[in-house]
Formats: sequence, C-alpha cells, structure tokens
Amino acid sequence: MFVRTSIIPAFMLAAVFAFPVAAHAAPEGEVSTDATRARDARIDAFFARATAELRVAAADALGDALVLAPPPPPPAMQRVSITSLTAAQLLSLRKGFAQMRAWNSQPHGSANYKRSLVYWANMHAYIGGACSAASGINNQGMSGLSTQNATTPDELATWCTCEHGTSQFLTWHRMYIYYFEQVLRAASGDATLTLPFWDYETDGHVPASYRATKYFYRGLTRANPLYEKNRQAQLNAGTAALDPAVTSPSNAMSKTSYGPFNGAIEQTPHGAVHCATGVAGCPTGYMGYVPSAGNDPIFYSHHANIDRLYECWLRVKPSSRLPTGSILTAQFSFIDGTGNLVTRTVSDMLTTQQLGYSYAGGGGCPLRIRFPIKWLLEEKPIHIYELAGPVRFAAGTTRVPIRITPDARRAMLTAIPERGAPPRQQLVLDGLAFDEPPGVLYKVYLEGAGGKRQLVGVLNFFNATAPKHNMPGMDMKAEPPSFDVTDALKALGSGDEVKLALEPSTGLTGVSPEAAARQVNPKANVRIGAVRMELH
Ligand SMILES: [Cu+2]
Repeated sequence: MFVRTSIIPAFMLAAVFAFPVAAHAAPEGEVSTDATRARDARIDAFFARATAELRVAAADALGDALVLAPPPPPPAMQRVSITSLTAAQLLSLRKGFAQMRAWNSQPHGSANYKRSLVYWANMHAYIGGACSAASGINNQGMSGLSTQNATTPDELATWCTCEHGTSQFLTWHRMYIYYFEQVLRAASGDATLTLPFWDYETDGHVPASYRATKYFYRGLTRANPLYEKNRQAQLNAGTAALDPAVTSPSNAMSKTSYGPFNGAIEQTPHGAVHCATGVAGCPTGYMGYVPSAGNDPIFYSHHANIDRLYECWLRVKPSSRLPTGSILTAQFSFIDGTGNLVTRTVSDMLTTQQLGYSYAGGGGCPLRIRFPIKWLLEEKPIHIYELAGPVRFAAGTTRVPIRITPDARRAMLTAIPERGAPPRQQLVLDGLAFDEPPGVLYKVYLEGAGGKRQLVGVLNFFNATAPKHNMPGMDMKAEPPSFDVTDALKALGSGDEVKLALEPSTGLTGVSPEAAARQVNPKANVRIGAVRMELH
C-alpha cells in the first residue's frame, strides 16, 4: 500500500561518503583511454545523482523540516523583491509601465498595441466579448476600464487564455509573466530590467512605490504608473496590510506533488491576495476580478511571487515535483518583446533554468519548508471520515460542530509502521458554493474547549470570477479547499469538542470580524456540501 520512503540506513550513507572522492581518477599506472574516460564520466554522473538523492534522504531522515540546499549560482537575470530595488531599478520599472500604458492607445494590430498594458491584461482575461459578461464593468472598482472584444488574429490567439482552476495554473502563469517581463524590459529601454516580486509574506503592505500617486524625477512631478486607485483604500493609504492568513503559503508548501500544490497555492496565497487587494472582496477592484486583474501593475509582481514560491517548492525535489504527462504537451500563445506572436509548448518553458532567470537571495524561500514525513508516499488518503453534513453560512461567524469518532481519533494517533509516524490530517470542504459573491473572505479556524482556537487557512472566491466559471454559483470540482490540520488538532488537545469556525474577513490586518461581517452580501447564501477529514 505504501511506496517505500527514501530513508537510507545510516550505514549506507556512511559507506557512500567513505567512498574515496578521487576513486574515479584512473588508478596509478592506468593509461587514460576512451573506455576509461567513458567509465569516469559514468562514475561522475553517478556521484552527481547520488549527492542530490542523499541530500533529500538525509533531510527526510532528519525529521519534518528540511533545510534547503543552497541555490545554484544565479543566471544573469535575477528577479528581486520590490522592496529591495535600487533607485535606478525602480526608475526603469516605472518607465516600463509608463510606456506600456502609453501604448494602450496605439492601433489594434500594431506591435506597440500588442505590448500595451491593456493588451496584456486582456491576454489574461477581459470584460465583454466572448470572454466574460459585459455587465462585469458595473462591478465596484472598475472605473477607468471599458469592455473589450478580441478581433485581430493575434488577439483571438492570445486574449482570455488564462488558466484558473486547472492543472496549468502554475505553468501558464510562468510562461505569461516570462513574456510580460520581456515586453516590460523592452518598454523600459533597460536591458537588465527584471520583474520584481511582491513578498507579502514578509511585509503585507502594498509597497510604497506602488502606493504613491506621484513621483519626482528630473525636476518634475509625474503620475506614478505603478499606482492603481481601485484597491482597498487602507492598502493604498498604507494604514493596513494583508492579513498573514491571506499571505501564508504554508498550506500549499506542505503538499508533495504537483497537482495538490498547484491547486493549494492557487487558493492561498494566490486567490486570497487577489480578493484582499480588490476594493471589497471578489469580484471588486481590478485585482479581485479575473477579467480586470491584469490592469493593476501589482498583479504582475503578485504573480512573480507565486512563481517564486513555486520555485521554492520545486527545488525541494524537482525530479518528482515537476508536472508530467499531458500538461507538458499543451501549447499557449503570447507576444514577445518585439511585439510578435509566439506559440510555445509547456515543456520548453517549464523550469527557471530553461528560461534563464532566478530569484534573489536563494529565492527568499522560507529557510525551512515544513513537509510531512510522508514525503514520497502517495497523495491518496488512507482513511476518509465524514465530519459534518451541509453547512449554510451565517451572517457573522459560522460554527460547525465536527464529530471526531473514537475510531478516527485512534487512527489519527496511530503510527503507520512503514513511516514511524502517525498520518497527517487534512480537512476538506466539499461543494463550496454561493448564490452571489459574499464580498469577503472567510478565515477558517478549528476551535476547542474554552474558546481555544487555531487558524488553519482562509477561503476566497477569486476563481469563481474566472471566465470559465463566470456564472452564478461556482464550480470547485477540480480541487475543493483543503487544509492540513494536524498541528492545529494537536495544539487543541485531545478533547472531542471541536468546532469548525468560518469568520468573515476583509483580508486586512486591523479590521474586526464584525466590521467584515457588515460587508457580507445578504444574498450571498454561501454554503458547503460536507466537511470531511482525510488521513494521509
Ligand atoms: Cu492571479
């Protein structure tokens, strides 16, 4: 039933490390021939592979935390955090966005229009035409936008092609921001410009360079092309930050294979940051609505950060974490830095090595990525327990008693012999749906006796605004929201009185749940079909 873990007995590690490093040099007196050189190459390759595998095995054997190996030396193009741009880099970034905005008014079909900000936003998705309902233009926080319609061959090939709620979420967005960066670089006139990432986990504020309405350059005050007024007011004022529940990648980082990781990171931090940045939850503000999100310059740095987190996660074990199968043969079309239409295959643009960029400071990855000891075990659950039936969300916080049977409790605590550890517990919310978007996010807590509670994640409704899901209710068939609750249940103790609590949130720090509850759309009727716990 279990795939063997990669734990290698200590004596084997010792044996390999004891192998003389110079053992592959031709022994004294042996003449170097084609045959000996081929043998040496084989031995070198073996050592390279063995070192990589041993690093993983050693980390596995050491417990549930992995200290990441140092990253490879940086290629020429390195993406850095917005907050560590030099003045010259920030100026190039501003020039790039200012130029792309200026190209918005170029004629359709021209190379410059294909490199404009509105064109790139439309490539992701747009309001109107064959992409999404034109009525979306009336959503709160859409000022400055107009409905769009793809007509030219390049527009028909590239517009409204974003991937949400599919296995191509990470791969498509990696390709998309790669080409966006090429265009931004060309627009800036700075051949060294890279797309900076918004590291909201370190600091949840919108960076000052994206909040300022104006900036000063060469004796003139100019409009800041990185500013967008259709964001939550407190974020643009700098008086509130994104809540850590919104920005934490830890739930996604605990996944061990591509599909679950792709689904989990799309929810948090990706979708949660989108909804918390828009003016009043999804589908408001440019960022909170898929068909308008690409019109806010911070969108591209948000996605650079998602790409960076993807890279952090991949680096733990690229050989088993990169996507496989039909994902790799799909083709997508973009516009390159000179304004030409390009069609590329996913497998050719899969890794940062292929694309020639890296992330600064070791990627700024969390130094220790927690991962379950299961490591190389199957993602399939070994037990599933139904904890609660249908749930209708209340106006304020919804509390759902969940019954953990003695049977489930025993299974949760019993070590799996092959692993030497008990299974991880994952809470899954099936059949999440609504009549109208609620206009808030929901923090997900587990509560024990005496009001003790543990945050396990956050629910957002960004994907429900994607063109493919752009209708009442939402389709969460692909990946229902799921949360690793192992540590939370442990922290709450073994009492059987556990409640699931769903608390309205604007996604910002310093806003009370009561204030967020007042923002809930009374016609939302948010509901869950069932709550279950999976043991993995
Ligand atoms: Cu996005």
